[in-house]
Amino acid sequence: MSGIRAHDAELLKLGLTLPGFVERSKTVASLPSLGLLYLAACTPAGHELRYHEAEADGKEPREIYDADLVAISTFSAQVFEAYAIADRLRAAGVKVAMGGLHVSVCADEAAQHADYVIVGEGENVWPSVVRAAEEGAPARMFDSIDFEPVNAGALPVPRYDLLEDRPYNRFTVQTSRGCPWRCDFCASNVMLGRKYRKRPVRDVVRDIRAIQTMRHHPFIEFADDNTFVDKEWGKELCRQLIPLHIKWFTETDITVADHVELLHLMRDAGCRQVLIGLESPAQGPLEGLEMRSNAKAKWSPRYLDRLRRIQDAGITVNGCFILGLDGHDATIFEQVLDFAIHVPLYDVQITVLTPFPGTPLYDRLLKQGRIIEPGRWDLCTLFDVNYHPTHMTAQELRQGMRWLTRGLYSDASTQLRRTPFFSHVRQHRIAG
Ligand code: B12
Repeated sequence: MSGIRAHDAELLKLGLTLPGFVERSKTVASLPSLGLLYLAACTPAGHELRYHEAEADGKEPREIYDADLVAISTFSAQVFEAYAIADRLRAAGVKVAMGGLHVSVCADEAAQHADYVIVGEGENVWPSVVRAAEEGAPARMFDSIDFEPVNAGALPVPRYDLLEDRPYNRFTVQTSRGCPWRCDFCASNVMLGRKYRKRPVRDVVRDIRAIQTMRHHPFIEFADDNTFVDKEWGKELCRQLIPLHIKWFTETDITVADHVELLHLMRDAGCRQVLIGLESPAQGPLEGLEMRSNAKAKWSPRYLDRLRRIQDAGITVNGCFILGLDGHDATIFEQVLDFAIHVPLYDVQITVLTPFPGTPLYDRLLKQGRIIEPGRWDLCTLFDVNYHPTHMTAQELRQGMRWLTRGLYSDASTQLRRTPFFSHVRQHRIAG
């Protein structure tokens, strides 16, 4: 299932008119599903494989009805669309397997719509699913816990070749799985975060080379949760990326800023942007949000100089803020705007606090009776408010989100945030 999801009509209307807001959506919306490309690479020999995309319910290509088995990957926001497609496929006699982040935490729900439901990482489970389908085995669930754990040191090359010449402007590669931190809102941690695992640098290079055989100048997006946890490994990764002459983007935490040699290697290796979850400009609402060692609250007093250090090294930062954290009142919108302009942040991503199923946040808000419509997974878009914040109303949060969207992404504001970066890089070049 491809494309971006949001339901707030006013926000969508705004998005259509604000350049900075639509820019990234357009860039990322076309990313392929890396999970499915990994499954394809783990399919036993002797099967014909095809990769298809459906942008929404009813948009599935007709060819998928000719398949014997269709594997669908799910995120929460599109899961009802995915279920509807699965129902139609099964009614037409096609077997359906569903996996991915959503069904891994809502397996019973998915079992109403799929023949085979897979919980957890798919690589080692998938061959058994294919066999079950071949044998016409009855519907059942597969839990990755019952299989060998996936060895991140021996992952195959995802079957990028199945994408053929579709017009993707970016390709995803994973350098690691999981994240050592435990943010209570994080929906990736529910599965991939069981343990943080780095891949061998040579395998990452091998995968990028596979993409380069298909596209001359691919832009690479590392589909990691937190790439540079291990700084020495990160330096080695960058050293080996330099000869590939690629441009890339990744998600990492702010501690990269404390390692100047790493920052320079990242820049030399083609890093164009790092996306960093800052979550809130002030420390208070960050208290307890990272549940292992309160990392985010500890880092926040030095956000400003660390962000500047990264951008001064020639790497733009996309700073992410979550609006409506416990403790946020209606002043948060202005605080974020001021902070973003003061740094200034080249890119900013604002989302509303989103209770994804399977997260500690969801359980907590449900227990506190704060979820407005429980089970409305289609609202898990990061842009639609489906809970009661502590210090403002849900409606104030929606309005504040729109106000901030206008404030951050207007042409004037975007220019204000970006011009200093370009001037700095130009000056640096002249000086160098
Ligand atoms: C790349 C990415 C995208 C791409 C997705 C491209 C695509 N078609 O898949 C784009 C930019 C389009 C995207 C969009 C969105 N995204 Co996004 N995205 C990511 C990101 C950064 C990486 C995903 C990835 O490639 N992982 C690597 C692969 C290998 O892992 P995987 O997909 O989980 O697959 C493994 C298992 O899940 C399993 N598996 C998966 N599918 C299947 C299927 C079967 C049959 C089987 C057996 C196994 C199986 O096996 C795979 C291998 O082990 C994650 C963060 C993260 N780290 O997960 C967010 C993330 C997945 N996105 C998220 C969100 C919210 C969205 C949007 C709703 C945002 C929006 N408002 O539009 C949309 C939804 C789009 C849609 N169509 O559904 C959330 C989802 C949380 C949730 N529970 O739903 C995440 C976790 C970010 C976050 N922390 O909030 N996203």
